[in-house]
Amino acid sequence: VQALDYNDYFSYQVSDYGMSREEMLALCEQLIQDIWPLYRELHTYARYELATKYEQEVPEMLPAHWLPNRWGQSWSSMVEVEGIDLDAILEKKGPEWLVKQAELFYVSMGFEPLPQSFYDKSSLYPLPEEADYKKNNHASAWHMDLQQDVRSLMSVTPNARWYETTHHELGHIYYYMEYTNPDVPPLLRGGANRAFHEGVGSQMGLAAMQKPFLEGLGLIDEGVETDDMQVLLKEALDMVVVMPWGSGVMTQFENSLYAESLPMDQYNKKWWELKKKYQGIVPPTERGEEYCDAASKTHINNDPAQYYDYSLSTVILFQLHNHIAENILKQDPRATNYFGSKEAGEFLQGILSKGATEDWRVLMKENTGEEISAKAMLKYFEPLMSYLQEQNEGREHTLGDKPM
Ligand code: X8Z
Ligand code: ZN
Repeated sequence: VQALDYNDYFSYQVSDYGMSREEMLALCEQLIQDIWPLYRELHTYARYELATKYEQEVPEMLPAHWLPNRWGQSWSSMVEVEGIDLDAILEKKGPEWLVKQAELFYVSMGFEPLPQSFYDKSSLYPLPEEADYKKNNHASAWHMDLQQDVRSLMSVTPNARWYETTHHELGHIYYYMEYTNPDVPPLLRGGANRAFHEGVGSQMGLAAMQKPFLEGLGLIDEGVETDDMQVLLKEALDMVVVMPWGSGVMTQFENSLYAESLPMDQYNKKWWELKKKYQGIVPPTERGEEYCDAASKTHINNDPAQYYDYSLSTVILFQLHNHIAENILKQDPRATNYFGSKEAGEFLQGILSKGATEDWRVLMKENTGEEISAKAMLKYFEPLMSYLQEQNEGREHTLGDKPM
């Protein structure tokens, strides 16, 4: 990339956004700062709740092995919401149902059915035990020829996590299908930026988890009593928790690696410094330089210098979701049902069908009237903040008022 006049690979990847490396780092820091008060409450809440669960003293920082995800990027399975046991219900449906259902959701909003070749050429389910080859189980979606050949690699297992992931991957697939049109030249068949590409399917995944949608689908009983605050908490443990991870740890590590020549004998030191600073997470035991824990994350070794895509996509998806809920569906953003809404479909298609032909900042402004910002996300989680403050009354916060 230096031959193309980029200083380093990180700057090259950031250029997809029409931004400099410094601008991207500043945006990432800003977004972390914006959600930090909420993250800090979640961190305190998790320390105390998990200490009770494991009958241990409350630690200053979260031990990585206490968390339900090995990178601490999603803590949502810490919380079970009574009345919504998706894992149990989905297990009975089987994996094929999850993919078909996600497709049906998009189709209900006016998107085309997936081409038969998608089903013929994708690899959607775990390999049978007797298979004589291995498969990468991290989900991905591919636009093979920048035309109609769209495929996905997944290992769909009938549970809540794959239910969300299936919607996520189909978001990529529908983006491919929408910008494959005569107004978008092949070179511009990409997302408005990569975060938009990551955001669409996650937005549909969020919508597909909300109670009115689940009721409409018959996955939970109509009118079943649920604790809405627990639902919100569960969502925040995923979508707020990803921010310091995505915009902090991953972004800072790869920036050091690619743009600041991080010495090879400091990889693990740097990694755990960042984990502590941004996530307030510490390793179970000393992790020396004989390990490279960063490389356990697929994006570090297989999708370099672009992980901020996911945290930015989370911010953007709340902007799009709140807009659809408030202005199109006239529903509470925390309890929507997009199913069958052609109007919401048209709104999304308007964004997707442009591909990368328009600057993403202009596209965002035109469609939501907003710049990229964490405001929509914070508004969504507003009720949770006061709930957490109550729960954490008398508890000690160990994170400062900004990442330290
Ligand atoms: O890598 C992914 C997608 C790839 S298309 C499945 N995600 C990030 C991750 O797993 O770390 C989605 C959420 C964040
Ligand atoms: Zn993705």
